Amino acid sequence: MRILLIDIVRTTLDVIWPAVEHSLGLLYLAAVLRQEHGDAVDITIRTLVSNPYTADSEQRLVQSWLTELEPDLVGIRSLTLGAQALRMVAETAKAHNPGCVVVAGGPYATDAPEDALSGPVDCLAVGEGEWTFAELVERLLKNRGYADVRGLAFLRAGKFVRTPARPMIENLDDLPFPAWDLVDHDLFTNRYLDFTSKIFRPHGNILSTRGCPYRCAYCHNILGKTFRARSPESVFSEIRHLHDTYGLTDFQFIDDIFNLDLDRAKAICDLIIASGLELTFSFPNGVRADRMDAELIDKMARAGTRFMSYAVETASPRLQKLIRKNMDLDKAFTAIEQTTQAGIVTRGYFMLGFPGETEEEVLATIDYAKRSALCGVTFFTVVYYPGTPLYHLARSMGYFQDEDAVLDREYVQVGEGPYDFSVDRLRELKRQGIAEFAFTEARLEQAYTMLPGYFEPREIDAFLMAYVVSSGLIAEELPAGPVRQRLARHFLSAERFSKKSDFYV
Ligand code: B12
Ligand code: SF4
Repeated sequence: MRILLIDIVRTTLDVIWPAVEHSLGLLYLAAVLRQEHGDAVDITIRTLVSNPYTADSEQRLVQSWLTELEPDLVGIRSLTLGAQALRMVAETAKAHNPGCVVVAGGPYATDAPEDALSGPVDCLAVGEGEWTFAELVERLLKNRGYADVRGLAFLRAGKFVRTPARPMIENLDDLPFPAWDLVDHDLFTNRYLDFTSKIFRPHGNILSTRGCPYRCAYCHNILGKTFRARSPESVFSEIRHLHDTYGLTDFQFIDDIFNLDLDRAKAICDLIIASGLELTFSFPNGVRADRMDAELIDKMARAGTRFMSYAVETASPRLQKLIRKNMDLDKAFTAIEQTTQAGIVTRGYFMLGFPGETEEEVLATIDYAKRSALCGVTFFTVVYYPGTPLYHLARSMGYFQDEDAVLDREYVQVGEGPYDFSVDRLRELKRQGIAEFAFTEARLEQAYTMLPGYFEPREIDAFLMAYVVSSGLIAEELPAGPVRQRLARHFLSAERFSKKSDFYV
């Protein structure tokens, strides 16, 4: 059976570099299919980078893949943002070959299975997909029906049917390694930003845990609330395999919560340190700041960690409670300090525009970022995604009665919301936060000292330019002095982008 797996990455943030990663989800599916069905399956993975400006050429591209590969089955991974592209891919596949089975999966299918079946999708997998997909393919190979395969959803005579949920995989070590040979490393290097904003180095993404027991109100529950972890040995042997087979030396952990089990996290670092391999690691998400301890930070640094994001989100204790993040802000502050002192580039994630958020609360968040030892910062604005408790809260406050309108905007753009001030004021506050955080002598000095340990010169330029563009300032608005002087070059090139579009990061 010829199987084409497509990862839809919908982005409008392509003014400088779009952020696109290889899909670990599809690589895991491919590995399990091969393990279970051997030569009976012939698998190809493609990434469809989708944005509102290139819809026609995207369809032609998908058409060309179908003509080239003539798949019997097309499997599509999509986030909620990719809903329209998912429909387009399904329609194109069915128009090309009505006998082709179209299967969906991933965050959108899991969050909103009924919506995802509104196009010509034959069925979809809800949640973790490896065994559901393997069993589905087995039925198709044997020309048998799949209505009793657990973990599926489909339409029968126009009515939505969901089969019983499939239990989560208990022992993640039982899974084969992702089918890394299907990744086109050249494609992902030089062309796309990775999750840490690096461009020019091939890297491997590692998932060492699945599931997260926390219950943040803005988060989508895709892989369950039960924390499951691979053994340190399994994680290290995958890293070793990627190093020995593909020469990879750069790795990103993309767990939801890498440091829930501190001993396990330290044991992974110990294995890496003991191996003597010269590797670098980044943690673009999934490290909870108030669960860090000094020993883990030290071990992570010694293992080769160069970059860590800490998602603090808000410095308002009231909002921490409301969004059920319940971050201990003081502990987080200390962890940021210790991590930066250990020589790791730290980036803080903050979100502005929570329900009932006041200007004072935004200013407190900006102030927290400014006082912290963070090397970089991103102020996101809250997007109220359907499928999250936060969305339901906003709806109960009278907002977002039309679902589609919510998804028209990206998470870095500023939009209406149930916060306590105007959209224009939110835009101003966000710009103020960026400018006050980034345009100081101390922060620039920190950037120029720390970033070269991890980023290349062109990447550092992009890092700084993102601040300049997002601040919406022109050079003359900064006081004359060393900061303005150091950033003059970035202001010049940023002007081009600012004129081109309303771009924020
Ligand atoms: C890495 C990552 C990114 C990377 C790469 C994106 C990519 N191509 O995956 C980057 C940085 C670009 C990114 C960006 C964003 N992301 Co992101 N990201 C992740 C993260 C941390 C890991 C993804 C991953 O590899 N997971 C591990 C694999 C094993 O899981 P999986 O992909 O879901 O696949 C499994 C199942 O879903 C299923 N499955 C998947 N596809 C298919 C297909 C078929 C046919 C079948 C049968 C089954 C199946 O089987 C797989 C194996 O079990 C997840 C969090 C998470 N825990 O997954 C968030 C997550 C996917 N991101 C999310 C969001 C919201 C975003 C953003 C929109 C930012 C934002 N906060 O608003 C942007 C925009 C992305 C874009 N432009 O498309 C949400 C998606 C929610 C949703 N309903 O859409 C998630 C789930 C985070 C969360 N918990 O809220 N992201
Ligand atoms: S800690 Fe991260 S993955 Fe866990 S619920 Fe909160 S946002 Fe989601």
